[in-house]
Amino acid sequence: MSEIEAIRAQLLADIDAASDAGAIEALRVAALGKAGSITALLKTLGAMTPEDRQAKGPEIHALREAVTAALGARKAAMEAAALDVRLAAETIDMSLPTDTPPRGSIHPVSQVMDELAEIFADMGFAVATGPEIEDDWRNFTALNIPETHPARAMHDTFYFPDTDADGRAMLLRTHTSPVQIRTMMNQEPPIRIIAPGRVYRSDSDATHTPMFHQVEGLVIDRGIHMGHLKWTLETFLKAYFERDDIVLRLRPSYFPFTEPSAEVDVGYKQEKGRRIVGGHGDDDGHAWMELLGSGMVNRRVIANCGLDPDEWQGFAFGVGVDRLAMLKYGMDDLRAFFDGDLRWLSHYGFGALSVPTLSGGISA
Ligand code: 2NM
Repeated sequence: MSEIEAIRAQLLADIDAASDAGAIEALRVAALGKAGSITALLKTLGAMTPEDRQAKGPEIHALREAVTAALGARKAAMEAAALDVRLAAETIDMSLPTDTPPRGSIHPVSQVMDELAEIFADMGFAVATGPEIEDDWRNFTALNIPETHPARAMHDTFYFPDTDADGRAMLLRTHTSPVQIRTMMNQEPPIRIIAPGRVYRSDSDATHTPMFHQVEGLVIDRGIHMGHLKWTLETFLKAYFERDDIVLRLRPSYFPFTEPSAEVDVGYKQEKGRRIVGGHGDDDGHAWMELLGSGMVNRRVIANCGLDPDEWQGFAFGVGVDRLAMLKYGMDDLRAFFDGDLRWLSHYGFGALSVPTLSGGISA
Protein backbone atom coordinates (compact mmCIF):
# COMPACT_ATOMS: atom_id res chain seq x y z
CA MET A 1 0.00 0.00 0.00
CA SER A 2 1.39 3.42 -0.97
CA GLU A 3 1.82 6.11 1.69
CA ILE A 4 -1.12 8.03 0.20
CA GLU A 5 -3.39 4.99 0.26
CA ALA A 6 -2.38 4.33 3.87
CA ILE A 7 -3.18 7.91 4.91
CA ARG A 8 -6.53 7.72 3.07
CA ALA A 9 -7.47 4.41 4.74
CA GLN A 10 -6.51 5.68 8.20
CA LEU A 11 -8.33 9.04 7.83
CA LEU A 12 -11.52 7.52 6.43
CA ALA A 13 -11.57 4.98 9.25
CA ASP A 14 -11.02 7.74 11.85
CA ILE A 15 -13.76 9.88 10.31
CA ASP A 16 -16.12 6.95 10.35
CA ALA A 17 -15.33 6.35 14.01
CA ALA A 18 -15.62 10.02 15.07
CA SER A 19 -18.31 10.33 17.72
CA ASP A 20 -18.98 14.06 17.86
CA ALA A 21 -18.46 17.39 16.10
CA GLY A 22 -15.30 18.06 18.17
CA ALA A 23 -13.67 14.84 16.94
CA ILE A 24 -14.58 15.71 13.34
CA GLU A 25 -13.02 19.15 13.70
CA ALA A 26 -9.85 17.67 15.25
CA LEU A 27 -9.55 15.28 12.31
CA ARG A 28 -10.05 18.11 9.82
CA VAL A 29 -7.24 20.11 11.45
CA ALA A 30 -4.98 17.05 11.60
CA ALA A 31 -5.47 16.36 7.88
CA LEU A 32 -6.19 19.70 6.22
CA GLY A 33 -4.95 22.28 8.74
CA LYS A 34 -1.66 24.21 8.39
CA ALA A 35 0.34 21.33 9.84
CA GLY A 36 -2.00 18.61 8.57
CA SER A 37 -0.93 15.39 6.95
CA ILE A 38 -2.57 16.14 3.59
CA THR A 39 -1.28 19.71 3.65
CA ALA A 40 2.21 18.27 4.13
CA LEU A 41 1.70 15.95 1.16
CA LEU A 42 0.56 18.89 -0.99
CA LYS A 43 3.69 20.78 0.01
CA THR A 44 5.90 17.94 -1.32
CA LEU A 45 4.57 18.57 -4.85
CA GLY A 46 6.68 21.72 -5.25
CA ALA A 47 9.96 19.87 -4.82
CA MET A 48 9.07 17.05 -7.22
CA THR A 49 10.20 16.59 -10.78
CA PRO A 50 7.50 17.46 -13.31
CA GLU A 51 6.99 13.73 -14.07
CA ASP A 52 6.55 12.80 -10.40
CA ARG A 53 4.28 15.77 -9.89
CA GLN A 54 2.09 14.67 -12.84
CA ALA A 55 1.86 11.21 -11.36
CA LYS A 56 1.38 12.14 -7.68
CA GLY A 57 -0.58 15.43 -8.04
CA PRO A 58 -3.94 13.95 -9.01
CA GLU A 59 -3.61 11.26 -6.34
CA ILE A 60 -2.95 13.79 -3.55
CA HIS A 61 -5.73 16.12 -4.74
CA ALA A 62 -8.13 13.17 -4.96
CA LEU A 63 -7.16 12.26 -1.39
CA ARG A 64 -7.91 15.79 -0.22
CA GLU A 65 -11.29 15.76 -1.94
CA ALA A 66 -12.22 12.34 -0.59
CA VAL A 67 -11.31 13.33 2.97
CA THR A 68 -13.14 16.69 2.68
CA ALA A 69 -16.25 14.89 1.40
CA ALA A 70 -16.07 12.26 4.13
CA LEU A 71 -15.75 14.95 6.83
CA GLY A 72 -18.80 16.77 5.42
CA ALA A 73 -20.88 13.62 5.11
CA ARG A 74 -20.06 12.49 8.67
CA LYS A 75 -20.89 15.93 10.03
CA ALA A 76 -24.22 16.02 8.16
CA ALA A 77 -25.08 12.53 9.41
CA MET A 78 -24.33 13.58 12.99
CA GLU A 79 -26.50 16.68 12.69
CA ALA A 80 -29.36 14.66 11.24
CA ALA A 81 -29.07 12.15 14.08
CA ALA A 82 -29.00 14.96 16.66
CA LEU A 83 -32.13 16.50 15.08
CA ASP A 84 -33.90 13.13 15.18
CA VAL A 85 -33.08 12.79 18.88
CA ARG A 86 -34.37 16.33 19.54
CA LEU A 87 -37.56 15.82 17.54
CA ALA A 88 -38.23 12.56 19.35
CA ALA A 89 -37.70 14.28 22.72
CA GLU A 90 -39.90 17.23 21.81
CA THR A 91 -42.83 15.22 20.54
CA ILE A 92 -46.13 16.42 22.02
CA ASP A 93 -49.17 14.20 22.16
CA MET A 94 -51.80 16.78 21.30
CA SER A 95 -54.55 14.36 22.30
CA LEU A 96 -53.48 14.33 25.95
CA PRO A 97 -55.00 16.76 28.47
CA THR A 98 -52.56 19.40 29.73
CA ASP A 99 -51.25 19.38 33.29
CA THR A 100 -52.35 22.99 33.75
CA PRO A 101 -55.43 23.65 31.65
CA PRO A 102 -55.78 27.23 30.41
CA ARG A 103 -57.58 29.49 32.88
CA GLY A 104 -59.87 32.33 32.04
CA SER A 105 -63.39 32.80 30.82
CA ILE A 106 -65.53 35.13 28.75
CA HIS A 107 -66.73 38.04 30.92
CA PRO A 108 -70.53 38.25 31.20
CA VAL A 109 -70.41 41.74 29.64
CA SER A 110 -68.63 40.34 26.58
CA GLN A 111 -71.04 37.42 26.44
CA VAL A 112 -74.09 39.70 26.61
CA MET A 113 -72.63 42.01 23.95
CA ASP A 114 -72.18 38.96 21.70
CA GLU A 115 -75.78 37.95 22.43
CA LEU A 116 -77.01 41.45 21.53
CA ALA A 117 -75.01 41.52 18.28
CA GLU A 118 -76.47 38.13 17.34
CA ILE A 119 -80.06 39.12 18.12
CA PHE A 120 -79.90 42.45 16.32
CA ALA A 121 -77.98 41.04 13.34
CA ASP A 122 -80.97 38.79 12.78
CA MET A 123 -83.14 41.93 12.54
CA GLY A 124 -80.76 43.49 9.98
CA PHE A 125 -78.72 45.70 12.35
CA ALA A 126 -74.98 46.20 11.89
CA VAL A 127 -72.66 46.76 14.86
CA ALA A 128 -71.08 50.24 14.85
CA THR A 129 -68.25 51.40 17.09
CA GLY A 130 -66.44 54.65 17.72
CA PRO A 131 -63.82 56.27 19.95
CA GLU A 132 -64.25 56.48 23.73
CA ILE A 133 -62.55 59.89 23.70
CA GLU A 134 -64.97 62.28 22.01
CA ASP A 135 -65.54 65.99 21.59
CA ASP A 136 -68.42 67.82 23.23
CA TRP A 137 -70.05 68.54 19.87
CA ARG A 138 -70.62 64.87 19.04
CA ASN A 139 -71.33 63.87 22.66
CA PHE A 140 -73.68 66.76 23.50
CA THR A 141 -74.33 69.57 21.00
CA ALA A 142 -75.27 67.42 18.01
CA LEU A 143 -77.65 65.52 20.30
CA ASN A 144 -79.54 68.70 21.19
CA ILE A 145 -78.20 68.68 24.73
CA PRO A 146 -77.93 72.37 25.66
CA GLU A 147 -74.94 73.90 27.44
CA THR A 148 -77.02 74.18 30.59
CA HIS A 149 -78.11 70.52 30.66
CA PRO A 150 -77.14 68.81 33.94
CA ALA A 151 -75.46 65.98 32.00
CA ARG A 152 -72.86 68.48 30.91
CA ALA A 153 -71.99 69.49 34.44
CA MET A 154 -68.47 68.73 35.60
CA HIS A 155 -69.65 66.19 38.15
CA ASP A 156 -71.06 63.89 35.48
CA THR A 157 -68.59 64.17 32.64
CA PHE A 158 -64.88 63.43 32.64
CA TYR A 159 -63.31 66.28 30.69
CA PHE A 160 -59.75 66.44 29.40
CA PRO A 161 -57.78 69.56 30.35
CA ASP A 162 -57.10 70.57 26.71
CA THR A 163 -59.35 71.18 23.71
CA ASP A 164 -58.80 69.58 20.28
CA ALA A 165 -57.41 71.44 17.23
CA ASP A 166 -60.85 72.94 16.52
CA GLY A 167 -61.19 74.26 20.05
CA ARG A 168 -63.75 71.63 21.06
CA ALA A 169 -63.71 70.34 24.62
CA MET A 170 -62.57 66.72 24.78
CA LEU A 171 -64.20 64.19 27.09
CA LEU A 172 -64.80 60.54 27.79
CA ARG A 173 -68.09 59.77 26.03
CA THR A 174 -70.98 59.64 28.50
CA HIS A 175 -73.07 57.46 26.16
CA THR A 176 -72.52 55.71 22.83
CA SER A 177 -74.75 58.23 21.00
CA PRO A 178 -71.74 59.96 19.35
CA VAL A 179 -71.36 56.71 17.38
CA GLN A 180 -74.87 57.27 16.00
CA ILE A 181 -73.94 60.89 15.16
CA ARG A 182 -70.82 59.69 13.30
CA THR A 183 -72.88 57.06 11.46
CA MET A 184 -75.57 59.53 10.38
CA MET A 185 -72.91 61.96 9.14
CA ASN A 186 -70.90 59.35 7.23
CA GLN A 187 -73.50 56.92 5.92
CA GLU A 188 -76.49 57.27 3.63
CA PRO A 189 -79.80 56.18 5.13
CA PRO A 190 -81.39 53.72 5.54
CA ILE A 191 -79.42 53.07 8.73
CA ARG A 192 -79.88 50.19 11.14
CA ILE A 193 -77.15 49.97 13.76
CA ILE A 194 -76.47 49.08 17.34
CA ALA A 195 -73.57 50.76 19.12
CA PRO A 196 -72.29 48.76 22.09
CA GLY A 197 -69.37 49.91 24.20
CA ARG A 198 -67.84 51.51 27.25
CA VAL A 199 -69.15 54.81 28.53
CA TYR A 200 -67.98 56.99 31.42
CA ARG A 201 -69.70 59.07 34.05
CA SER A 202 -68.33 60.46 37.27
CA ASP A 203 -70.57 58.41 39.50
CA SER A 204 -69.82 55.61 41.94
CA ASP A 205 -71.95 53.49 44.30
CA ALA A 206 -73.44 49.97 44.42
CA THR A 207 -75.38 50.49 41.20
CA HIS A 208 -73.10 52.99 39.42
CA THR A 209 -69.50 52.59 38.32
CA PRO A 210 -67.48 55.38 36.62
CA MET A 211 -67.19 53.12 33.57
CA PHE A 212 -70.08 51.00 32.41
CA HIS A 213 -71.40 49.49 29.21
CA GLN A 214 -74.21 50.63 27.05
CA VAL A 215 -75.83 49.51 23.87
CA GLU A 216 -77.76 52.02 21.85
CA GLY A 217 -79.72 51.35 18.69
CA LEU A 218 -80.61 53.60 15.79
CA VAL A 219 -82.90 53.17 12.80
CA ILE A 220 -83.17 55.90 10.18
CA ASP A 221 -85.41 55.40 7.15
CA ARG A 222 -88.51 56.86 5.52
CA GLY A 223 -91.78 56.58 7.40
CA ILE A 224 -90.39 55.18 10.64
CA HIS A 225 -92.77 55.44 13.61
CA MET A 226 -93.09 54.29 17.21
CA GLY A 227 -94.73 51.03 16.12
CA HIS A 228 -91.39 50.04 14.60
CA LEU A 229 -89.68 50.98 17.86
CA LYS A 230 -92.03 48.93 20.01
CA TRP A 231 -91.86 45.86 17.75
CA THR A 232 -88.07 46.02 17.63
CA LEU A 233 -87.67 46.27 21.41
CA GLU A 234 -90.27 43.55 22.04
CA THR A 235 -88.59 41.20 19.57
CA PHE A 236 -85.20 41.97 21.08
CA LEU A 237 -86.30 41.43 24.71
CA LYS A 238 -88.09 38.16 23.91
CA ALA A 239 -84.98 36.85 22.19
CA TYR A 240 -82.67 38.10 24.95
CA PHE A 241 -84.66 36.76 27.91
CA GLU A 242 -85.64 33.68 25.89
CA ARG A 243 -89.31 33.86 26.82
CA ASP A 244 -92.42 34.76 24.89
CA ASP A 245 -94.49 36.22 27.74
CA ILE A 246 -92.59 39.53 27.81
CA VAL A 247 -94.82 42.59 27.72
CA LEU A 248 -93.68 46.17 27.27
CA ARG A 249 -95.03 49.40 28.67
CA LEU A 250 -93.97 52.66 27.08
CA ARG A 251 -94.12 55.56 29.52
CA PRO A 252 -93.82 59.15 28.30
CA SER A 253 -90.46 60.61 29.20
CA TYR A 254 -88.03 63.29 28.12
CA PHE A 255 -84.64 63.14 26.41
CA PRO A 256 -83.24 66.11 24.48
CA PHE A 257 -82.30 63.82 21.54
CA THR A 258 -85.69 62.18 21.07
CA GLU A 259 -89.19 63.60 20.60
CA PRO A 260 -91.39 62.02 21.69
CA SER A 261 -89.43 60.05 24.25
CA ALA A 262 -90.49 56.95 26.11
CA GLU A 263 -89.16 54.97 28.98
CA VAL A 264 -89.66 51.26 28.39
CA ASP A 265 -90.74 49.04 31.27
CA VAL A 266 -90.69 45.26 31.02
CA GLY A 267 -93.58 43.47 32.64
CA TYR A 268 -93.16 40.10 34.26
CA LYS A 269 -95.15 37.88 36.59
CA GLN A 270 -93.52 37.89 40.00
CA GLU A 271 -92.94 34.40 41.36
CA LYS A 272 -93.37 33.77 45.09
CA GLY A 273 -90.17 34.31 47.01
CA ARG A 274 -88.28 35.34 43.91
CA ARG A 275 -87.64 38.94 42.99
CA ILE A 276 -85.97 40.09 39.86
CA VAL A 277 -83.29 42.70 40.57
CA GLY A 278 -84.70 46.21 40.37
CA GLY A 279 -88.31 45.15 39.98
CA HIS A 280 -91.23 46.92 41.60
CA GLY A 281 -94.19 44.70 42.35
CA ASP A 282 -97.87 45.59 42.50
CA ASP A 283 -100.81 43.98 44.34
CA ASP A 284 -101.53 41.25 41.75
CA GLY A 285 -97.99 39.94 41.72
CA HIS A 286 -97.33 41.77 38.47
CA ALA A 287 -94.27 43.93 38.27
CA TRP A 288 -92.86 46.50 35.91
CA MET A 289 -89.20 47.01 35.63
CA GLU A 290 -87.73 50.09 34.02
CA LEU A 291 -85.19 48.93 31.48
CA LEU A 292 -84.66 51.13 28.43
CA GLY A 293 -84.83 54.71 27.25
CA SER A 294 -86.08 55.34 23.74
CA GLY A 295 -87.88 57.66 21.38
CA MET A 296 -88.18 59.07 17.90
CA VAL A 297 -84.92 60.80 16.98
CA ASN A 298 -85.42 64.54 17.42
CA ARG A 299 -85.60 66.27 14.00
CA ARG A 300 -82.99 68.75 15.24
CA VAL A 301 -80.56 65.85 15.74
CA ILE A 302 -81.27 64.56 12.23
CA ALA A 303 -80.71 68.04 10.82
CA ASN A 304 -77.50 68.47 12.87
CA CYS A 305 -76.14 65.42 11.03
CA GLY A 306 -76.85 66.93 7.63
CA LEU A 307 -79.98 64.91 6.84
CA ASP A 308 -83.36 66.31 5.86
CA PRO A 309 -85.76 65.57 8.75
CA ASP A 310 -88.74 65.87 6.40
CA GLU A 311 -87.41 62.92 4.43
CA TRP A 312 -85.73 60.83 7.13
CA GLN A 313 -87.17 59.73 10.47
CA GLY A 314 -85.99 57.24 12.97
CA PHE A 315 -86.09 55.77 16.40
CA ALA A 316 -83.33 55.23 18.92
CA PHE A 317 -82.97 53.47 22.23
CA GLY A 318 -80.40 52.89 24.92
CA VAL A 319 -79.92 50.27 27.60
CA GLY A 320 -77.22 49.35 30.11
CA VAL A 321 -75.42 46.16 29.13
CA ASP A 322 -74.24 45.50 32.68
CA ARG A 323 -77.82 45.76 33.90
CA LEU A 324 -78.99 43.37 31.18
CA ALA A 325 -76.31 40.90 32.26
CA MET A 326 -77.29 41.20 35.96
CA LEU A 327 -80.95 40.57 35.16
CA LYS A 328 -80.30 37.51 33.03
CA TYR A 329 -77.46 35.91 34.97
CA GLY A 330 -78.40 36.89 38.50
CA MET A 331 -75.57 39.10 39.78
CA ASP A 332 -76.58 41.70 42.36
CA ASP A 333 -73.55 43.99 42.70
CA LEU A 334 -72.39 45.93 39.69
CA ARG A 335 -69.02 46.76 41.23
CA ALA A 336 -67.99 43.09 41.20
CA PHE A 337 -68.13 43.22 37.38
CA PHE A 338 -64.93 45.24 37.30
CA ASP A 339 -62.99 43.87 40.31
CA GLY A 340 -61.22 41.17 38.29
CA ASP A 341 -61.80 38.65 41.11
CA LEU A 342 -60.96 35.20 39.69
CA ARG A 343 -63.62 33.50 41.84
CA TRP A 344 -66.32 35.81 40.48
CA LEU A 345 -65.02 35.45 36.93
CA SER A 346 -64.92 31.66 37.05
CA HIS A 347 -68.40 31.56 38.61
CA TYR A 348 -70.12 33.98 36.23
CA GLY A 349 -67.79 33.70 33.22
CA PHE A 350 -68.56 31.76 30.07
CA GLY A 351 -66.51 29.14 28.28
CA ALA A 352 -64.77 30.25 25.11
CA LEU A 353 -66.91 27.81 23.17
CA SER A 354 -70.31 28.96 24.43
CA VAL A 355 -70.81 31.31 21.51
CA PRO A 356 -74.35 32.68 21.41
CA THR A 357 -76.25 31.90 18.22
CA LEU A 358 -79.93 32.17 17.43
CA SER A 359 -79.92 28.70 15.90
CA GLY A 360 -78.12 27.12 18.85
CA GLY A 361 -79.97 29.06 21.57
CA ILE A 362 -78.81 32.51 22.62
CA SER A 363 -77.45 31.53 26.04
CA ALA A 364 -76.64 27.89 25.25
C1 2NM B 1 -81.24 56.59 24.92
C2 2NM B 1 -82.57 56.89 25.02
C3 2NM B 1 -83.20 57.49 23.93
C4 2NM B 1 -80.39 57.77 21.51
C5 2NM B 1 -80.64 58.76 20.61
C6 2NM B 1 -79.64 58.69 19.68
C7 2NM B 1 -79.43 59.52 18.49
F1 2NM B 1 -78.12 59.65 18.26
F2 2NM B 1 -79.93 58.94 17.44
F3 2NM B 1 -79.96 60.68 18.65
N1 2NM B 1 -78.85 57.69 20.02
N2 2NM B 1 -79.33 57.13 21.15
C8 2NM B 1 -81.16 57.45 22.71
C9 2NM B 1 -82.49 57.74 22.78
C10 2NM B 1 -80.52 56.86 23.77
O1 2NM B 1 -80.52 56.00 25.94
C11 2NM B 1 -81.09 55.86 27.18
